[in-house]
This record gives sequence, C-alpha cells and structure tokens, in this order.
Amino acid sequence: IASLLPAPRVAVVVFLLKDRSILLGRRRSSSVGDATFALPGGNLEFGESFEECAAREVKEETGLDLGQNYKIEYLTVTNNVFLDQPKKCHYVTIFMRVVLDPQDEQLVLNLEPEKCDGWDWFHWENLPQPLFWPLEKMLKGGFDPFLP
Ligand code: 8DG
Ligand code: MG
Ligand code: MG
Repeated sequence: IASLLPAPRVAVVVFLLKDRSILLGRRRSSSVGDATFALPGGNLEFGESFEECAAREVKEETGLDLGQNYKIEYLTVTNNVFLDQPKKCHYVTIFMRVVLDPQDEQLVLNLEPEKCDGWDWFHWENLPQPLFWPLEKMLKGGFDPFLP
C-alpha cells in the first residue's frame, strides 16, 4: 500500500561536457541502476539550489571543482519510478549542464569507489552500454545535451 512506499525524492545530476564527450561512471548500487553507466549526481539536500547541489555532488564524486567560473545550467527534468529494482523508489531528476573548458587540466578522481567503478569521458557518438535507465530513456527520446 502507498503508505509503505518511500516518498518521491529529488535528484540533481550533471552532464559534464568536454569537447564532444560526456562524463559517465558505472554505478555500484544495492538500490538502483547497479552496473549501468550514469551521470554524476545525487540527492538534493535541504535548502540547496539545483546549482549548489550539482556543484557539491560533482565535487564529492569526481573531485572536479566547478569554482565560480563555470556556468551551471538547468536543462530538463524527468520523472523516474523504479519498481523493478532492489529498492523501489521514485525520483524527480533534474538534469543540469556544465561545459568544461577543453584546456581545464583538473583530473577526474573516483572519490566514491564504493558507489562507482570509475569515471571516464565518452564520446557522444560512442556511449557505453548499458546506460542507466533514466538516461537511456531521455537519449532514446532524442534529447541532446550539446544543443544550446
Ligand atoms: P547522495 O548520498 O550523494 O545524496 O546520493 P548518491 O548516492 O550520490 O545518489 P545517486 O544514486 O547517485 O543519485 C540519486 C538518484 O538520482 C538515483 O538513485 C536515481 C536518480 N538518477 C537518475 N538519473 C541519474 C544519473 O544519471 N546519475 C545519478 N547519479 N543518479 C541518477 O534518475
Ligand atoms: Mg553523491
Ligand atoms: Mg551519486
């Protein structure tokens, strides 16, 4: 019954773009999307703006410091209900974008190895499989994070 199910939560995830590539990591999760390739991101915390949450999760998970110079843009939102996963959950997922300077030499680190096998840049025309379902669904629907 509905009262035994968790309330929907808000997640903020980030398309980090560098040249024509995006940053993805293979999830390690006992709850949702295990072994699928996903964007950095996580749960919106009390009082945060979407931009603050995006910068915090990117820093916590990859070490990349978006600092004051990068623009963190809102792209879109999707509604994701996970019923066939070890933990049933419902996320309203906010997708943000940051276009990195191709000259930015910061290294990407796997700072949460218990949650991710490692981060890599993948060319937009050659994304890995399987993608985390919310991402797969968007891209199949024609969504392009590189469009202005
Ligand atoms: P936190 O404790 O750091 O707040 O959470 P997290 O451990 O980083 O959470 P997460 O699972 O990485 O992200 C929260 C939820 O966001 C995830 O369970 C489902 C939803 N989500 C999507 N698409 C994506 C995506 O591409 N990447 C990530 N990381 N989460 C996504 O709907
Ligand atoms: Mg996180
Ligand atoms: Mg995360």
